[in-house]
Amino acid sequence: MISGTLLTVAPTGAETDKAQVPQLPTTLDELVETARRCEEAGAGLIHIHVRDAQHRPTLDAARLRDAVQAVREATDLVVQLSTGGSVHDPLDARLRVLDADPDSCSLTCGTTNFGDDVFLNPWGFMVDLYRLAQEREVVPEFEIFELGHLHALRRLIDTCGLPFGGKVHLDFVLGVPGSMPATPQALLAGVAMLPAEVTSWSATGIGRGHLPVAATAVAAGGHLRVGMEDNLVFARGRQVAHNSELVSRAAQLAALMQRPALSPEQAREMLGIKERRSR
Ligand code: KMH
Ligand code: ZN
Repeated sequence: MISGTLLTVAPTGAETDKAQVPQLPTTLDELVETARRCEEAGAGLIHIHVRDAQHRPTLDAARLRDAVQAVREATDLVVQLSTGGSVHDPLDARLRVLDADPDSCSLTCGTTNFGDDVFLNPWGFMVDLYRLAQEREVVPEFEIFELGHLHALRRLIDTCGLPFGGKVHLDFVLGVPGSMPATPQALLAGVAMLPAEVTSWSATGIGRGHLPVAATAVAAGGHLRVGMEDNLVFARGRQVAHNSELVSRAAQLAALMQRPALSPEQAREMLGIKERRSR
């Protein structure tokens, strides 16, 4: 059994404006440089959203494919594409993300309030995405924004069986305005409701809850997601300068708790990832 901590980095997201946060990695070169430095700092998996030439979120097929290939060539990180995109992306475009042949994809387990918007994940879309991931041998990471999403995951496994690779990994995303808060109490309520099939779980807290959620997750046997998709503030009054800072801090926390960062190879084994590297 693997006993360390998977560190996932979510470096970009779809919500932050490059003009306001110039250090946000939005170009392909910046993404690859970020992936390399985060791998050196201890990351095992990268959760990718791509941007267009104007730094706006996009699900452009060529850009997705280029991002997957470039990060796969430059690092050994597990390459996960977001199928959440931005709240404005249509469901059919979100399904086509899998055409870029990622190792893993996010799969959010239900609709949720998302600030002033709604992040739409109806049941039929979840089933279509799950079945497509099974068919393409892509490992889903189930995103849990609400306690009810755990019940929807239960229903998804009952309806469609286990994911490709046989492992069930989920990620709590806490602190989105209008959804579950980024508190230790909320995270532990979720951990108490995990379906029996879950083999590993991670957590991230948006904004202020980032550190309390991380500390709780490591203490409770979970893994960590960090990155500028979720948190732009490193410490009071100090912005994150580079995603690798967040990964380094998470690696220190994990080491202190005697569960050091997993290598990308260990992460691949834990998650049941199919080998797609050509080296
Ligand atoms: N950008 C959010 C609307 C995911 O990557 O799958 C959705 C999101 C979740 O970030
Ligand atoms: Zn995302």
